[in-house]
Amino acid sequence: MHIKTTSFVKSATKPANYPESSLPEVAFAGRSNVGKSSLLNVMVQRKSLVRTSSTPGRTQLINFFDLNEELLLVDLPGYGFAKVPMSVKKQWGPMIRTYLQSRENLRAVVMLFDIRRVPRDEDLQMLDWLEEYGVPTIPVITKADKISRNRRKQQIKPILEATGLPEDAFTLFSALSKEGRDEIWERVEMALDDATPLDDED
Ligand SMILES: Nc1nc2c(ncn2[C@@H]2O[C@H](COP(=O)(O)OP(=O)(O)OP(=O)(O)O)[C@@H](O)[C@H]2O)c(=O)[nH]1
Ligand SMILES: [Mg+2]
Repeated sequence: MHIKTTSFVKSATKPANYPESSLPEVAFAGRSNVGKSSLLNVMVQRKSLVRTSSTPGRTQLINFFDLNEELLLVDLPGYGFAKVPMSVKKQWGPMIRTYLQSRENLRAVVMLFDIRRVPRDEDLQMLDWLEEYGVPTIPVITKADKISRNRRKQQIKPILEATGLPEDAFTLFSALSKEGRDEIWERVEMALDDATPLDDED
């Protein structure tokens, strides 16, 4: 993907406020602090199109960004941060489900896992919803720079076990080294191509 222009479009919590657009859309999901916003910035080669934070749980809205007026990129609110008020936590599930279920533009979700953490209930819940709503999923293990190469295979075992996904389903990524960026773009582009309507076969 050649990056020409990027811009923030808007934030929303409910469908009435999603941007009116027929552009294909790719969303980024994962627990709070996993590195969604950092990954998005690396994908579009901008230092801070998307606000990153050392205070987890700051992004509680669905944030829409435009890329080249060709594609919308969506930073989904993180989950699982203990200090978020209960009222906000309760909104998260319905907000995400409604988005996954109703957003017709959605072509794929990039789902992030932290290389140092065992996936938790919300991560598995998220994978279940993606399957339920038939959203193509691109699983990514991020913060790869935190673990030396020779320890990685061992380190990601709990992620493979918890998700039931094979090792080659995951792309290893680091926002620091930018390792994995090109592979994620390839997989996103494949998902966009796959979603192009084919001739009806029936
Ligand atoms: N070492 C390292 N740090 C990272 C990486 N990705 C993100 N971080 C750091 O992790 C912290 C959280 O990153 P964000 O991108 O804000 O995470 P987020 O998933 O958007 O978090 P919320 O918006 O709170 O849900 C920041 O301090 C980042 O600098 C990475 O690949 N390697
Ligand atoms: Mg964020």
